[in-house]
Amino acid sequence: MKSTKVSVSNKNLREISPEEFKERLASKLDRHFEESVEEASKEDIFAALASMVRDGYSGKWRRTRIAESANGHKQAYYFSIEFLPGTLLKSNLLNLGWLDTAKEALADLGLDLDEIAAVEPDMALGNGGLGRLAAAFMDSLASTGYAGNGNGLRYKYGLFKQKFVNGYQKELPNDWLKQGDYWEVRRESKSVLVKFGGRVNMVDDHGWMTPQYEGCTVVRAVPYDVAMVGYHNGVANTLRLWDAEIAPEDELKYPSIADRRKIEDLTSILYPDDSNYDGRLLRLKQEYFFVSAGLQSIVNNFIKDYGEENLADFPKYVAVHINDTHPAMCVAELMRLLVDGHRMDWDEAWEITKETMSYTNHTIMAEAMEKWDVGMFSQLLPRLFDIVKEIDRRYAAGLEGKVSGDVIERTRIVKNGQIHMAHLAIIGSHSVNGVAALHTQLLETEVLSDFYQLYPDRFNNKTNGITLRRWIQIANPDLAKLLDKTIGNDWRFDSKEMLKFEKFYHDTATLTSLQQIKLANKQKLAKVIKDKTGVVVDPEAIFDVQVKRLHAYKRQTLKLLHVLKLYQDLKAGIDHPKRVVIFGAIAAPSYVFAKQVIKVINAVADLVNNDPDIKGKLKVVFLENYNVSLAEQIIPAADLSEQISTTTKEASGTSNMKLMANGALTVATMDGANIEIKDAVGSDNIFAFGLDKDEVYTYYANHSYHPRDLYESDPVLKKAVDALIDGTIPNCASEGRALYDAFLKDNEEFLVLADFEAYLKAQKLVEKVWQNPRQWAQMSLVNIAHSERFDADKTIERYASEIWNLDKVEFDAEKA
Ligand code: CR6
Repeated sequence: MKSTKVSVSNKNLREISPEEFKERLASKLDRHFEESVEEASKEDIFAALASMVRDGYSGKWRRTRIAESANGHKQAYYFSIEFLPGTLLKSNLLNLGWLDTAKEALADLGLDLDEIAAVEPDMALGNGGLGRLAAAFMDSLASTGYAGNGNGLRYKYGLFKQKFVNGYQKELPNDWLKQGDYWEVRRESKSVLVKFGGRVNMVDDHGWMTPQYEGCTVVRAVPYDVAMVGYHNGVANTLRLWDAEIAPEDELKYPSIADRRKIEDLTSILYPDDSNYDGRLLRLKQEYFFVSAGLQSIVNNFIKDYGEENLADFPKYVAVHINDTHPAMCVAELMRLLVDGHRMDWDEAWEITKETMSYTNHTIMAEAMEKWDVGMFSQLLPRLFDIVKEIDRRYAAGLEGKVSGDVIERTRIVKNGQIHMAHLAIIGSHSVNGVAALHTQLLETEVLSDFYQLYPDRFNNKTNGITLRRWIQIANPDLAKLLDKTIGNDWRFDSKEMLKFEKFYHDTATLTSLQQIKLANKQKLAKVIKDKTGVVVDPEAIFDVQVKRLHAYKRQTLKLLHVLKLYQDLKAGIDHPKRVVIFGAIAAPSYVFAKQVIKVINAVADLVNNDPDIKGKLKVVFLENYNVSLAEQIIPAADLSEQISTTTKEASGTSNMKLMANGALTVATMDGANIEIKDAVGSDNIFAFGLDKDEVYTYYANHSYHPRDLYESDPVLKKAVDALIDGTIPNCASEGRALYDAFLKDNEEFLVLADFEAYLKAQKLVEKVWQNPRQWAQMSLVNIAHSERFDADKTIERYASEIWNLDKVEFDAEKA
């Protein structure tokens, strides 16, 4: 294996001239739409730009593929049921070195790149942080020059579109492929077949027990590849998304459209509702489908490049990453391919599998660690079930006499009629990582402590990261320019350089520029808010932002109680600085409590925004359909970042990192990556509050949390909570009651009321610092400078060297 570093071609950010850009655009429009720039619609210009971009990277894409296999590079495959890239036009332009030129060339033609880019639908093949992280890693793998590819599902309908009707969340289908996707390439010839159901008989074939499948359903998996373009380095990797089709030999079996649907629906929707049996079954099918298709294609490629006789070397050339438990079946499927397909001895196959696989855990919430009923699993995947049972049997037998029976029982894969997917992933991998220091520590000491005792060397931490390119260079171009002006543009290639920004801590001109940039971003967002909701907000107010999925542990409820308290104060003549509280959050369709929270927040927004007594001092805005594109508008305009989960519950969080990079100050519990943000910026540059991990666990261990006592003894708290049921908030009696009951339930898991007082104190401090704009700007500057610590490129460097053992692609960037 070679290990030559990709050299960054140069620090010139423009790899094409505006004249050439305009010429290419005109010729694309002429060729594809027979029209001139003046005649073209935004959609047509977008299509022409996308086509230019594809021309721009197609050579790089081909050359990367050739370089990777010809030079014997190890390749990593990131298996994830979610990828949330958002839109790709601007990020591809940026990474190709065309973004500034594109803006300028289009402006010359009287066009605005932002308006044209807005035509692109978000590729929303994920729900939240997990999917966004997977997309960030794709960008970073290419940008750092590693051979790393994604493997997932091509959902025809992405994450639903959230609409509010009467304040309630309604879900509408998100038909993102309606206009056809501009980036994907269908690779018919790489299709493979995936089998479900039926029966398996093991027959003796020349001394080898071989499965014979009978009566199963065969689904054809067709890959759609999307190029993941590296930043200024000539590399383009592949995100491979699988679609389900009828197998050619089965055409006659499914003559009607309805019959075909049964097969094709496998990849119709993201995360089918798993509150019922059919939803769960479909999800299990989806998981096996992309696992099996992905691994088959990897094994086929390996054999093509290195020969079947070299399968023993598989882990030298291939790393497979299991992103959360959804692809945990990779362990059993690779065993199936090696043992059944290539007649490899079980023990040898097992060593290869373990060396190939690695697993990231993204949560300590038990309900999110998947378990499948044996009945469902064995019916859908009979051969895989045999293999899982055998892995489990050998695991238990191998520990017999070495550790206590209790430990074996607790850690088994198959028990009590269920298959524990996290256990399968851990037992079958050489590496298990959490996504922030505290989270990894909790995995080791609490959630997976038995496994940590058994395999201490497997455990490691990889704190999450974000694509700074997208969140600063694309979403906040004026901030990017200020960084260029102060510290030079090296930070665009090596984020460590951003630390130099701290030297401008006392520089009045820089602080003023920072304030102006933030204000301009807030003015823009104010316009978006007005257009979307009709609510008028003052850009001079504190923009207080909580954007993340809606979940009890994330405690949008605590923010809500704070809003109620502010409202009550203002009504009583107690003054506060002007504040706009901005929420963005999607609730899972079957998550009743989360939907009740949405309704109550919307009702409170109606109340507060329309109460003349408040005189516009407080506004509450819940923006519909939070997604990557909306995040790009909200985050650069945020003053305050709300990271207020119950300590221990948020594995890492990543909106905390994006907001920090855009200069928002964080109000935070010491949970997930918030702790590392505090380490990076110092305790003077963050508003930390709330119960710590030990206090939380003490409550849990002693069952000693009695919120009613707090409620009875703290009149301020009582008043805010009572507002939920005393008629203060119109039109949400039952939802208000549901929240009230939840808060007061003995030993309520999320400890909302327990943190209320500390949260108010932290917010008081926020108000105090806000009165001192220079200090606020200084704190903001420190946050921006230290966001380099959360650059996903660095996270990927650590995955690559410490888990996957990758080297960089040898590549002549100049010729790309
Ligand atoms: N919800 C964690 O909860 C973390 C991301 C990415 C989550 C969040 O704290 O930042 O993963 N977990 O690691 C899961 O999705 C299971 C998330 O997005």
